[in-house]
Amino acid sequence: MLTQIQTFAQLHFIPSPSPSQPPTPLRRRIFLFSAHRRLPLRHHHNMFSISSPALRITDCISSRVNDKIGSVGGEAMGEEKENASKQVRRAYPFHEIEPKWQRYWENNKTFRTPDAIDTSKPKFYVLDMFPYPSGAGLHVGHPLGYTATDILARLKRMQGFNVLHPMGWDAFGLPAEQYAIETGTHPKITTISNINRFRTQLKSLGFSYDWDREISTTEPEYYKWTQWIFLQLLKRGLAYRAEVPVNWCPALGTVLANEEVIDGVSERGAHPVIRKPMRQWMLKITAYADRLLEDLDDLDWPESVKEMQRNWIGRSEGAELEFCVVDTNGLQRDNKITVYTTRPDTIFGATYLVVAPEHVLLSSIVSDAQRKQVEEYKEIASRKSDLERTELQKEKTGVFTGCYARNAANGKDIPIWVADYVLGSYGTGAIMAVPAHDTRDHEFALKYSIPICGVVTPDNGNFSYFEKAYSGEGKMINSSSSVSGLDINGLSSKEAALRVIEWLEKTQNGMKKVNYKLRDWLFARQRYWGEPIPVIFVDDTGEGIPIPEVELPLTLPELDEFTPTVTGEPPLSKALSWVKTVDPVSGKPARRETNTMPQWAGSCWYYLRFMDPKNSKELVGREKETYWSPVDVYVGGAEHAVLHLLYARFWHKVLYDIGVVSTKEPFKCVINQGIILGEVQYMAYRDPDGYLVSADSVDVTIEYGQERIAEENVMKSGDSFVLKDNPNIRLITRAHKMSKSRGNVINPDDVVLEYGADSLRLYEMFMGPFRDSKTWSTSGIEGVHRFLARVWRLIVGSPSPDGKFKDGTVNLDGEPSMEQLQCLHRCIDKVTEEIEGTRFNTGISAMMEFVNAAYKWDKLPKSVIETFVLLLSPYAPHMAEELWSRLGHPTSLAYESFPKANPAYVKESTVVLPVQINGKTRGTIQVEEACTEEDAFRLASLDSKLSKFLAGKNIKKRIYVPGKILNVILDAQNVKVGQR
Ligand code: ANZ
Repeated sequence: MLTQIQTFAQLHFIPSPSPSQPPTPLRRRIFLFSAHRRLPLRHHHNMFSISSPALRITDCISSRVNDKIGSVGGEAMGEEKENASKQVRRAYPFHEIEPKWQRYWENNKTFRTPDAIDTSKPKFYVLDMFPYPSGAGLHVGHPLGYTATDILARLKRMQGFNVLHPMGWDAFGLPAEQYAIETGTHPKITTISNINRFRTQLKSLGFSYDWDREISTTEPEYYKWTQWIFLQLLKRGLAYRAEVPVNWCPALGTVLANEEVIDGVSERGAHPVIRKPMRQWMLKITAYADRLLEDLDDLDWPESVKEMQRNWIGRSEGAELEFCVVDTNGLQRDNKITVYTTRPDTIFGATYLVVAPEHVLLSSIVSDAQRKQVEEYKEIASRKSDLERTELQKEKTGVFTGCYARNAANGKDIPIWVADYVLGSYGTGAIMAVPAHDTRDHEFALKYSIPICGVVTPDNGNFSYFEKAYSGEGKMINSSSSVSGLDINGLSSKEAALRVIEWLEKTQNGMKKVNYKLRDWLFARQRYWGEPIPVIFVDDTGEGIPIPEVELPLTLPELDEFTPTVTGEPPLSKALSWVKTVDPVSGKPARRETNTMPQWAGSCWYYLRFMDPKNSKELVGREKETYWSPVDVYVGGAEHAVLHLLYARFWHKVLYDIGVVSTKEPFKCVINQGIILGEVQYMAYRDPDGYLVSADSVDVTIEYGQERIAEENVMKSGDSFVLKDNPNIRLITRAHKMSKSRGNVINPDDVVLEYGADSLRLYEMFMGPFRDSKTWSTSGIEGVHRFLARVWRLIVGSPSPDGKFKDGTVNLDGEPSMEQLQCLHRCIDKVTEEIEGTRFNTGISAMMEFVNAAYKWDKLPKSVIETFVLLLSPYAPHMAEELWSRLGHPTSLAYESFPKANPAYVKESTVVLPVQINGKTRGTIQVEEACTEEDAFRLASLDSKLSKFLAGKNIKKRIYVPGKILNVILDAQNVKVGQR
């Protein structure tokens, strides 16, 4: 294949175009060739030996940030660089310092938030979304959020706040159970070992968690309260059982939530999923829909998350209308079909009705002639997911039911169809179809030759309703009838809608109605590794009875066999002696509920338990809750925008209603960290002739191959990356989500081993804006590591020839100069502002600037250096503690006051200073307000205008008022010379 391409390229010499010819696609390629923007394959084939999957702009992030870091640390790779970076790695003893301070913090319980605290002090509750302790251990994505919250926690402690910064485990869930099924290892054992690994990893990163508050959702002392909350929901009618069609996955043996099903298969493992009616526990989140919606407005959350919640709740205002069913002979039947519409104004345009295939009335209204066809249609529809059914671009299908509905507004009988673009689970499961004004109805009406009747005309005139639907608002036409006496012609859509609702309510044909897309929450799993649901069923009546609260926790029985049964009967049903029980009131035999709670349960309220983790009497003590609530900053991934954050808000509101919590909302501020993608890859286009083509010249009509270029063959040119050998060839960059299958996963343990935890922390913060996605870069981490080494050498000094690090080589005496104070206080100001604004990357830049400046100073006064160490400490706590101790402090700096910037040194203090020569103003110079007389005079002598008056003159006297004026008096002799 290669030879063929080469031969083709060699044989086909393509001449350059004449400059006057406009570039056709072909000519553009020719031009490229002549401008050396394409390279024949033979020259470069050895450069492109690594091929890798393509990365698109959508999952790819600009490498700007890493360029920046790269310029701190980035020479070309290769042996030289390898050696250089190894030296850097040895440049300060992080491998000794880090474990030493981690031990110190642990032994001294430095970060413990005692129960008895001075509550007159302000509080700061900063929380991470607690992890699921997976078998894979920590991923570099975890420390991104955890470092950010740790920096905030450390800053706030030093600013005098009582800080709550806890960590725990969301440890029930499918992976441990799947693993148990495959290996026979009990999920408890897997979970404990995973938790231990996570804990060790987190400790190795120096996070300042209060480990005395650690909780796991799988501990009976914890899930006792999850079960207690369930009982409160049950008491208030917010938990109920219902026969609902569920997504049943036979392979996983469980019901899945809609969002766990993607294109008809399970998100985990891609197993087929079918719809099956099952009796399930449901939580009535819909009862809180309005409050969940309204209270969003005041939250300091990302707008995108709030919008996703609004859409998820999906409130719409409209009306329910009743239509009498009429048979083929025009005879009215007993049945009525209620439809939900957001456009009651279009009632005169309804030319047919649609019921969903699962509509309860369908089998009773269908005519005998149509029954077989309708049944077949229902069967096909039952195999489709809601998503598939409602996709706009899918061709609409349906079957006539053989009966009609009478439109009370005009007395007309319109056909009733069954079609799967109407969902059984939304509204009433039936619609009045208005093809002139709804796109889906329009498509359907055209396909099945159903009349289209326009009733709303756009304000700007005519509209052809047969070509497409007009879905906007406008003026009503064709909308009056003597049968009903309703006349809305000439009204605006809004006025018409109000009038129709009035009429519906007066004539009892319907009423105003608010609808939500939000469904009640399916709250049961047919799996073992979850919280048992504290309910029993009395054998003879089947009645469900909550177990008494004093019997909580209802612990999970030990089981050796976790495999789900094919019938859907949960594995817990195998724990026979556990299942068999008696009703404590009647003494009758009963069976325990064998479903368990879904994974989301434990994470709905864990933030409350952290406030009072050991309380055996209450979920959380009132006083503690009142002090710590709400969570001030909650950091986690954007993937939790709806489910977790909505469920937690729902439970919180219920707890508020029953007086357990004092705030309406659990999380004041939510921040989503961006994802970390794998290393940037550089890709070149190759055309079918085997030539490389510059990325800015690709021709859309040609299919190119893409090849990965090794980093050492790439260089930066302006904003782009180009081939080192031929800078005319521009490359594209891409980055993939880290995944095992792509082999681009970075293990934080390896990074800690090689560069230290402080470097990892600093790097993750320096990669780019906290909320943005960013790409991992090994040269980037070397860059920040070098910065830390520079800090170390600045304060401690270079290692002596024996490799030992000296102590206290910094000159610690003396008063700081004005320049030093200004530099320091600007750094304090910036670092504080940037941490508080969660712009951690620019906080680091400010520290880098400080260190660059400090390297130029002859003397480093202790006060300046100590202050800088405190500034550094939230980011690089191990190094900062070590430096602090070497600067002579016997205890941790964790509770030292965080430096405060003195505005006098911060403000830009340059002034325009008038310069007089012999009392006459001859010009101005720009100087620091605190500039010395000598410096001001030197600047004046260098100024092009003033120098004419001063060059070669004898100065008799200088009068200098800082910030106000410089007056230079020349010798009289000079003056004469000047006058001549
Ligand atoms: C008549 C009509 C005329 C409609 C018109 C729209 C435009 P939202 O805003 O999402 O609530 N609808 C109602 N129930 C449905 C169901 N179960 N499955 C599919 N579609 C359903 O949308 C409400 C609109 O979606 C309703 O208003 C109804 O169509 C349709 F010019 O009724 B409308």
